[in-house]
Amino acid sequence: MMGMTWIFVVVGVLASTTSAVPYPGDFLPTPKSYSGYSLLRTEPLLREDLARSLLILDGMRGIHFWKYPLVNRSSDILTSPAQLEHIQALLATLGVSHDVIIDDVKDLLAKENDVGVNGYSALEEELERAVPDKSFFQRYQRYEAIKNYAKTLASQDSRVTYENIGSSSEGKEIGLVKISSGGGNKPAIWIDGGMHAREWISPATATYIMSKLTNKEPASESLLSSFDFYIVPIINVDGYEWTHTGDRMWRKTRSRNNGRCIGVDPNRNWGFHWAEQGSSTDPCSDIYHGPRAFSEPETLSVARAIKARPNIKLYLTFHSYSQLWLVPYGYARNTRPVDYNELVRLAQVGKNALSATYGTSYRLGTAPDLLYPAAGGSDDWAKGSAGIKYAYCLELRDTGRYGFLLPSNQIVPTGEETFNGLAAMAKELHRTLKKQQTRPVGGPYVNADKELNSPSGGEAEYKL
Ligand code: 0X9
Ligand code: ZN
Repeated sequence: MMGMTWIFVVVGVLASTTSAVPYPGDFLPTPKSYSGYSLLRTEPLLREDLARSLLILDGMRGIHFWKYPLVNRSSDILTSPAQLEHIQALLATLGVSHDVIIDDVKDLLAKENDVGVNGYSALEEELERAVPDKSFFQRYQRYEAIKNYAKTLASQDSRVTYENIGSSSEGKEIGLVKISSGGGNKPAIWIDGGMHAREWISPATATYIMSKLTNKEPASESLLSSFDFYIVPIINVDGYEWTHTGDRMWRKTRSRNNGRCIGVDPNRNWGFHWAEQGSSTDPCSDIYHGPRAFSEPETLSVARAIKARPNIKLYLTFHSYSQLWLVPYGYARNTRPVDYNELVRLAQVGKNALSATYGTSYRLGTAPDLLYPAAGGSDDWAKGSAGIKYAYCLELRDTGRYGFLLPSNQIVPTGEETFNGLAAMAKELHRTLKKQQTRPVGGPYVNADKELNSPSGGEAEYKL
């Protein structure tokens, strides 16, 4: 009983500092400094009620969950110096031990994008020689630079086209790059990045893949002979810029929610099982699903662009961090698609090739099994609503040493290994598609395809 009282006292103190007021960071003259913020890692939370008690901290000022509290796993909590004591008291009351894994994130922030500090190792230098645009991938680039990179590629290579597929809430253009060596109606692979603003390695990797696909080497030429590629390097363009100018830890879009807290989690905003588990009705939460499915111009534009291209056979979306190869569905537990094993088999090929590059290990499975159930994600929508058979979400490097603040000298190796995973998977998919073309009607895949083409859970409700 005493324990419970304690929890209420501690939570009461924390609650008095929630951010349920207009978000002041919108007017910051300089970026939020994060000086003195530390990253705590709890021990695995062994009971549901422990996870629930910690979840009360969600959306409070000075607190950012890098890993949401869930039963049977540890939670990473970034905390301001002002909240540190309160959180530690709460953890003590709950009987949950923790380590301070990053003392002051300001130090990492200063280093993550500093080419001088992130001097390349021999391996990275070696790698960099293979990349035509050397210095571009030495650091995390801003939105304009990535957009210009894509436009320049399009102006220099006749196989590349750049298209503006829509405007963000703040009026920034969302760019789609198509890479096609021509020669008829090929199957296509869709890749997107930058759904979550602070996951900088994601747009960097998507852009790196653009570079690799156009480098005219045999590996990329062979890929382009089998597939067209569509790449949106940054979906959440406003949020991404905000992480460079205002708040490095921003996750959501920058839409105005009727004057209350800013932003919607774009990966809770897609129209497949929208607003179900693992998303929030609270505009101040980092996992706010928005007022309706596709309320965000960013998710709506990308969904429309995908739907307009029925030849897409593989959908890949890049997030970070944790090194996971996620297979649908993510919206709830035990909701595997009928062809789940086929999806796993193809992913395994990609994962093996990725890991063979530098030994980076990935875990493969559904989001509810490896992370948590979360509805409204783009991967689920791609499979369940757009009918793209092979849809995956990749949580890129690392597993938590740097988390979102992955030093920029890891862009090139992350790009290399991810490209290798993609290339191996594309090759295998090409073989599979060829086999299907020659299979007689009534073969074993007919039912699975039927299932795919009559998706349940939302398509009718959320017409694009
Ligand atoms: O929570 C997410 O949106 C993704 N993880 S992240 O740490 N990058 O935020 C995982 C999404 C997995 N897919 C679905 N739940 N549909
Ligand atoms: Zn993400």
